[in-house]
Amino acid sequence: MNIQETLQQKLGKEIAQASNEEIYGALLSMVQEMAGEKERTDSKKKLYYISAEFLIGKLLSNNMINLGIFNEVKDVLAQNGKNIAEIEEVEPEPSLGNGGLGRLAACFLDSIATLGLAGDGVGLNYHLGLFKQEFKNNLQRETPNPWIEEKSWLKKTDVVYPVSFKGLNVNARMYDIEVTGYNNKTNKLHLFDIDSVDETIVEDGITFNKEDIEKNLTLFLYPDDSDENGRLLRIYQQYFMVSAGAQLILDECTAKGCNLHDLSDYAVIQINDTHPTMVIPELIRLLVERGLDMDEAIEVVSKTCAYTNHTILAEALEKWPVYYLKKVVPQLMPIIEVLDDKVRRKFEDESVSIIDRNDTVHMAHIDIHYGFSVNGVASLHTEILKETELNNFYKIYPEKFNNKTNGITFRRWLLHCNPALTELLDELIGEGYKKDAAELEKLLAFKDDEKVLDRLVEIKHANKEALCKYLEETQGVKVSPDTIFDIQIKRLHEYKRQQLNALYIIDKYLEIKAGKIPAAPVTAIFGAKAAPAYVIAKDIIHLILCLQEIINNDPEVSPYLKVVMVENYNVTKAEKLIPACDISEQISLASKEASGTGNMKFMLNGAVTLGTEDGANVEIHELVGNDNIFVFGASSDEVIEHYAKADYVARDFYEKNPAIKAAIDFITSEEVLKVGEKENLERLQHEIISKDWFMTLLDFDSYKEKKEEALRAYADQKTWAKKALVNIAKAGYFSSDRTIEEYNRDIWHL
Ligand code: NTF
Repeated sequence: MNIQETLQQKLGKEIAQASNEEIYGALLSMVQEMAGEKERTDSKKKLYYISAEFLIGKLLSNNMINLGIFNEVKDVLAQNGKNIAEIEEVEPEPSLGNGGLGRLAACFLDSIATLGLAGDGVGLNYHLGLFKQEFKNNLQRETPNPWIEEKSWLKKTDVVYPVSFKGLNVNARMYDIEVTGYNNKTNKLHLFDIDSVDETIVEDGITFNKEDIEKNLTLFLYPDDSDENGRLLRIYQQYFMVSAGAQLILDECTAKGCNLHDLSDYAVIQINDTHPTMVIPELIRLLVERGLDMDEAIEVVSKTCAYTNHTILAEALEKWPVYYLKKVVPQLMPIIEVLDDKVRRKFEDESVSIIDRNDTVHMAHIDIHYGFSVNGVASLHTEILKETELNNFYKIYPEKFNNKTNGITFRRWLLHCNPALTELLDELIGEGYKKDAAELEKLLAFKDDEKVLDRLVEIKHANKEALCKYLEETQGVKVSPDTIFDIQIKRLHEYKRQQLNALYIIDKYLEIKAGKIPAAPVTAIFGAKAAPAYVIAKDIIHLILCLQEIINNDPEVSPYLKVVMVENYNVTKAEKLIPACDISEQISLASKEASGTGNMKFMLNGAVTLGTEDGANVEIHELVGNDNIFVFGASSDEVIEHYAKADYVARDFYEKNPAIKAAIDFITSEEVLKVGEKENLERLQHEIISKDWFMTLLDFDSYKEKKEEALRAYADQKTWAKKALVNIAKAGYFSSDRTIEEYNRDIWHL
C-alpha cells in the first residue's frame, strides 16, 4: 500500500476531507507502525544513556525524515490541498527537558541510532514537563505544560519494576518512544512513570503538595527546590529513575547470557551529569542482592559506568546532605559509606572524599571515583576541569579524563528546520554531507561565487520573513525582515549574560534618543525561561520585557531598534528562530559555558557568532578563522584569575564609565518604572552594581565595540554572505554523529 492509500485507510475518508488534527493522528499511527517494523539495533553490548532530561522536540517530521518518507508525505498532502507545516502545528512538543543538557541527549539518541549502534535512553515521563512560560505585566508566570495526549508517541509497556523508598513501595512502569535512525535501524527511549500520578493536585500556577509522592513523583521536571520538601522530591525522582533503570539493565543483560560478573561486557552506562549518579550505589546494591560480594560489585559497576560533566558552576554540582538520603533512600547510605571509606583509605586529600565534614554527599565525586571515564563537553571546558575545577581528581586519575566536544543532529537542525538551505546544498555539493557532515566543506569552493552568495542572502531573507509572520501571528509583534536579526536564545542565567545584551540595548536606546542614529536597524530577539525560584533571572526577563514595551512603542526609536522576547521558548520555536538569524549572541563569561550547542545550530544555518572565547565558541573560532566570527571580552584565564584574586569590583566600572552608569541608572528611571515593578528593577540594579558575579561590566566596552563592528560589517551583504558560507561549510565538525563516533571509539566500545 502506498502512503496515500495507507493514510486514507486510517482516516476512513479522503485526505482532502480530513481535518489537520485527523491527518496528524493518521500520520502518527502510520509512522509508529513503520518505526515499530524497523529492525532494532542489536549487539552483545549495549549503551544506556541515563538522563533526567530528553528535550526531544516534536517527533512527526523528524521521524518521517529519518524513515525517508518526509518528501513523499509532504507531496501527497499538498496534492490534497493540505500543508505539512500546519499539520506539524497540531503536535504538542514533549516537555521533557530544560536546555542544552537535555537537547544534547536527544541529539545523541538520533546519532546513536543513525550510526546503527545499540543504545537506549533511560529517563522519566514528566506529565507536566518543565513549565509553560507566560508573560503577564512584563513578568514571567509559570503554568503546567501538559503534553501527553490520547494519541501520542509514548507506548505503554508491561514492564514494571518495584522501587522502594523509606516507608513507601511503588511501581515504576516503562513507557517507550521509538528512536528512528536516519536511514537505519531503531533504538528506544525508555521513560519510567508511576501509575498513581495525579495531575489534579496542581493548584495555582505550578504549586502542589510536595509531600504526596505517589501523586506528584512524575509531575514536573526540576520541581522547585527552594525548600526542603522540594529537594527531597528531587531525590525521590532521581532514585526512581535509576532504580528502575538499573533493574532494566540487569534484566536485559541476564537475558542475553550475562552472569553479572561480566556485566561490563554487556552494558555501558553513560551518566549525563550528576542527576543519575545514584545508579552507581543502586547497581552495587542490586548486584550484592543477587549474590556478588561487595568488593566485586563495586569493581563491576566501576567498569560499567562513565560520567559526563556539563558544568563548572559550583551551585549546579549536586550535593545531598546524608540526612536527606537517609530520609528517602536509607538502603543506599551503607553503600555510599563503603565507597567513601575506600576513598579515604586511599587518598589523604580530603577534597576528593565523597562525604565531607558537613555530612554532605558529593555526587560528582562518586562518579569520578567509581566510573571509568570522565569527560567534559568542549576542549576548553575539559581543560578547565583538568587544570582547575577537578584538578585534584585529575592528578589521581589522569587516564580517566577525556574531551568529547558536543554536537547537534543535522537532521533536525538543518534538513528539517531549513529546507531551503538544504536544497541549495544538495544542488551544490550533493547529498553526501547528510551522512558524512565533513563533506560540508565542499561548499568552500563557492566562496567567491556571486550567484551562490546571492542565493544564501535570499534564503536568509525568506526565513526572516517566515519568522516575522510567525511572531506576528503568535505574539502580535511586528518586525521587519529588512532589519538585522540579532538573537540570544538559551536558558536565562546570569553567567550567560542576557543582562549584558540588555545593557547594550539601553545604551543604544539612549544614543538614539540623543540623536545618534544607527547605520542599520536591528531587531534584538530573546528567548529564555528562568527557573521559577531564580529571582534575579526573572528580574532580567522583567527588564527585557519592559524594554520591549518602551522601545517598540517609541516612534523615535523603533524604526532603528526593536526588542522581542519570545514567549515560552522551546525546541519548536528554536527551529523557527535559528534559520532566520544574522548574528548569534554567545556572550557568556569566559570559562563558564561548558560548551553551548545553540552556537553550533546558528553557525550551521549561516549566522555569524558574536561571542566570548568560551565553551565551543573557541572551537568555532579556530574553524572559521578571525574573519568569520566576532570575538570579544576577557579570556578564561583572566576571568579565573579575577576570581582567584577576588579583585573584580563592579562598582568601579559603574562609577568610572559614564555609558555604563547611564545604562544602569536607566533600569530604575521613570520611563521603566512606568511599565515595570520597582522592587524587581531595584533589586536587579543593585545586584549589577554591587555584585555582578559574572562580570558583565568588565566586558561591556569590548562587547559594544565588537557588536558595532559586526553591525557595520553586515552592510556589505556580499562579504557578510561569504562569512555565512564559511560558517556553514565549517559546521560539519559539530555533527553529533562525529561526537558519538568519538564516545564509541574512546568510551563505549560497542
Ligand atoms: C549544559 N549544562 C551547559 O551549560 C552547556 O554549556 C552545554 O552545552 C550543555 O550542558 C550540554 O553539554 C547544564 O545544563 C548543567 F546541568 F550541567 F548545568
